[in-house]
Amino acid sequence: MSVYPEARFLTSAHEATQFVADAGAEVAFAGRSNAGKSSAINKIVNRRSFARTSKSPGRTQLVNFFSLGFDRRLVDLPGYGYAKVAQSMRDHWQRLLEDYFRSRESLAGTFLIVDSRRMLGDFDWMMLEWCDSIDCSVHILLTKADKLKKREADQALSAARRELADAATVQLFSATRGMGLEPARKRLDALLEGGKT
Ligand SMILES: Nc1nc2c(ncn2[C@@H]2O[C@H](COP(=O)(O)OP(=O)(O)OP(=O)(O)O)[C@@H](O)[C@H]2O)c(=O)[nH]1
Ligand SMILES: [Mg+2]
Repeated sequence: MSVYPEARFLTSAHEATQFVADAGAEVAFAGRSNAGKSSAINKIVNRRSFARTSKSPGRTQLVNFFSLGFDRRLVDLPGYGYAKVAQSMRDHWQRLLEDYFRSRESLAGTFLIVDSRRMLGDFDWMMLEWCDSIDCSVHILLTKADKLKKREADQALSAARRELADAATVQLFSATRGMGLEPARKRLDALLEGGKT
């Protein structure tokens, strides 16, 4: 049974004019290319191929909007930090991300997706600053935790908590094993419920 039975794809936006109506509440999934944003969305809504995933970075190139029903949405953002694309394409993504964070009144929170083996990079810190500047709460999923031994995963979590202090909440997550799934859903629901209408 689906946890979000009303979940459905809405649209892919190539530019800000194509964003869906800015009403209700939405949570954006941001993070480095290939960190596991689309996989996390699929696991959370319990659908195998809801958001498209890929072994090669740069799969999600558009801003993808999904409805969870009742004017609640998830937004799969293009991944940043992928070097192998043309500069013009990277500029376009950056502008799209900036337009998104600047304009969305319905943005209730951001899930920042970080590979637990790589930890936070410069772009992630920039994202935290952006979110802070618009008063948007951030929850970090340290993904692919299944690839770490338990002790390493615990160390990654403590290190992230130390570095972040109160800049964001953080948890371990694995889309393949379902680790951290319930806390992630709880946080998502809390953000969506506390969201502006
Ligand atoms: N082992 C493991 N692999 C994962 C996990 N999450 C994602 N992956 C793999 O990592 C790769 C990238 O996952 P995506 O979900 O497509 O990553 P993304 O952040 O959406 O990437 P872009 O759309 O390119 O920005 C895929 O091969 C996934 O199967 C996880 O929790 N554990
Ligand atoms: Mg993706």
